Order: sequence, then C-alpha cells, then structure tokens
Amino acid sequence: MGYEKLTREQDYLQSRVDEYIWQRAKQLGVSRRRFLQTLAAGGMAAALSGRFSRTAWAAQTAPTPVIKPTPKELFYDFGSNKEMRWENMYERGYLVPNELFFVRNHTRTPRVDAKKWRLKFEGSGIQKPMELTYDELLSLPSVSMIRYVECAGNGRSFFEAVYGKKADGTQWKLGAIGVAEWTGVPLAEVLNRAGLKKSARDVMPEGLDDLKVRRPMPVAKALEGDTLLVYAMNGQPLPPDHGFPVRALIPGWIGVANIKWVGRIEVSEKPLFSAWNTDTYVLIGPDYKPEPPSKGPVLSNQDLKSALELPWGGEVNVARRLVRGRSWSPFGKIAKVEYSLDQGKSWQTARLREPNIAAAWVRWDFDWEPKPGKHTIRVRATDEKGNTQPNKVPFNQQGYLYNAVVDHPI
Ligand SMILES: Nc1nc2c(c(=O)[nH]1)N[C@H]1C(S)=C(S)[C@@H](COP(=O)(O)O)O[C@H]1N2
Ligand SMILES: [Mo]
Repeated sequence: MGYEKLTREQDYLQSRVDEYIWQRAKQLGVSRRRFLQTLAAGGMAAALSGRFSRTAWAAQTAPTPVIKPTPKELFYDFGSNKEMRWENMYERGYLVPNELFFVRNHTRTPRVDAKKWRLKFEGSGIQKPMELTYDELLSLPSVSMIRYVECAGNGRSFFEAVYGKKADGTQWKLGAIGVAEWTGVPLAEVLNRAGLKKSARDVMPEGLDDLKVRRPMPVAKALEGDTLLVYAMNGQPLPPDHGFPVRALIPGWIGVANIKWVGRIEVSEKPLFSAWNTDTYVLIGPDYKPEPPSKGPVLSNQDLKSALELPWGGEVNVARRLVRGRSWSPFGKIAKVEYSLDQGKSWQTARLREPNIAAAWVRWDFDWEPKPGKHTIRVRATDEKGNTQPNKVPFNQQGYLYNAVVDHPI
C-alpha cells in the first residue's frame, strides 16, 4: 500500500526523470501547476535548458549515482562512494573483479554513448586541436598493465581514531583501492599524434560528469609508458562506473588523477590549475604551508599501505588459519611485510606471494592460531626503495594519505 507502481524499468526511469526535472524547475521558480501543464504539452524541454530535457537527460545520467549493484555484503555505502569490503578478497586471486571494485564519484556516473563520444585535444602545448572517435582510439596500438587505483583519502577514518577529530570527506577504512588489468593506448602515443610541442608543460584530462572533474599532471608523467587512456578493465569494456568509454590511468598517483569519462585533454605551455589541485587534493594543516595558488602542498603520488583480508572488527573461527593480506607502494615492489600480534612489541615476517608488481600490490600470508577473545593485528610493509609505513601521520584537514600502521581489531 502506498508504494509507487514502478516495476517496469521504463516507468521507473521516466518517473525519476520527471521528479528530477520538477526539482530543477522548482529551483528555477516554476509552479507545480505550470510544470504539469508544460509537461503534458511536451514543452518542458523548451521551458528548461536542453540539458535537463526529458530525453536528453535520460540519456545522460543514471537514476542512481552508481549504476552497478553494490550489495552491503560487498561494499560500505557512502552514497556516491562505495568502499570495498576487504574480507571478500580472501577467496580471490590477484585482481579485484569489476563487481567488487570500489567506486568514488564526485557526483554521479554519467551515461556516455560511445558512438557520439569524441576525445578532444586542445591547448597551446600541441600543434593543432585534434579529435578522436572511440573506433579511432581502439584502432591504435594498445597495451595491458596491472596497476592499482587508490583514493587519496583511503584510510581517512584513522585520523579521527588517532587525533580525536574527523578529517573532511568520506570516512574510508582501507577499501578505497583496487588492482585491475587495464587495457588502453599509451597517452604518449596519442599526444605525439596531436603534435606535442617541446615547450608543453602540463596535461589535463577532463571528465564528462556534471562537475567536469579535471586535474593536471606534468608532461613527463603523461609520457610514461604505463600512463594510459584505458578502455578495458579486467578483460571487459570499461564499466560505466569506472569511466566508460575511456578513463585515464596515472599509475602510482592519487585516485583523482585517474579521470573517468574523459572527454577533453588540455595540453598547455603554462602550468594548469583546477579546483582539484588548488582547493582539494592538497595538504592543509598545522604542518603544511600554502603554496599559492594552492592552499597547501599539491599531492601527486600515493603512499605505502597494507590491508588484511579480514572483516573489520568482525569475528573469525578459533582455528588455525592462514591470515592473508596485501601491501602496495607507488615507488616499487614490496620488499618485506612484518606483522605484530602484540601491539608492536614483537614483529614476525609474513610470506610474500608472487606476483609482486610495483604500483599494484603483493599478497602475503602467515599462520595464526588465535585464543578466544579480542585481538589486534598490526602490519608494516617496506618497499624495495626502503620506504616503510610510519607509526603516525600528521593531521591534514582533508584527511589524505593516511598510511600509518593500524591496529586491525578481530
Ligand atoms: N570524471 C571523474 N573522474 C574521477 C572522479 C570523478 O568524480 N569524476 N573521481 C576520482 C577519484 S577521487 C577516484 S579515487 C577515482 C576512483 O576510481 P573508481 O571509481 O573507478 O574506483 O576516480 C577518479 N576519477
Ligand atoms: Mo579519490
């Protein structure tokens, strides 16, 4: 009783579109009566900007911020952001399947028609503007690379645990990371076709989502062999939530550099700026100084972290068991993983399992025979360049790059 009769998908979508248009119309000062009249007359599209017309909008935006199913056994739900539950990786292989991969959307997943999609190259850093169709991009030489994508805010919730004050943003534990095999065209290949100038300095991919999320990188990073324009993920066309038809893969860099739904790439002889390297994704806090026009040191690389494939604060059987986890570094392979069952008094070495790929991760394990009761497990990784996870990370307001050793409660 009282529920909407929206069992047919078409009715459901139409109803949500009408609701959305009504909300927009209301904001623009349209009365309910006039809204219904105009809707009946089919003239709402004309009354509002084309972008919010019934058909145009229905084709562009999904009814939910994330399209794929994100059941609560697999994900923690943060609205447009969905965090992977690590315990589900215990029974899996090296890669995170597309269905389990975390999602981080600033707004919502747009629906892009690959046939109409164009990738535009513009700016003072190339000889002349260039456009690519989906088929043209797919016809270029491609490579496949196994790399992680990790949000700069992964681990953010631990700032509150340590400092007693919350950092701004999604309170991720450690599940805002995934490793996949990405297939695409090296960005260098495409930039060279666009006539990249020697004087070019910054390259900025831009998304087709509502906010046009964009963030620059220096040309040197854009030209690295594993910096890609990706169209396939784990052997499948890129799923809508992960950037269909094409996303950027910027290995080792913070998640937001990996722009999804890329529609435009600006190449410039001058340094480029966006909100995502001046206001956000910069370090703001007592230990950091502004670097105008940025409010603090600008983030580029991710950092070294580890996670256990166990439920967070959950229960496990009191039986001899193999504890598993993964560690990762943007700077190289993982050289050593240590664990402590007594809050850091003593440390043992975990066994590393191949493959061990830089800017992806390594799997490791150890045997554990727990007694009934409460336990914590600490893990500390060291990479081949000698970087080790610290015991503490200074507070920053937006809660980026928390990579200290954490106590995993069991
Ligand atoms: N266009 C666009 N690209 C984007 C984002 C976005 O909101 N819009 N989110 C970024 C952030 S903050 C992260 S962490 C990654 C997440 O990638 P995923 O959703 O495929 O896991 O995408 C990045 N690319
Ligand atoms: Mo992110």
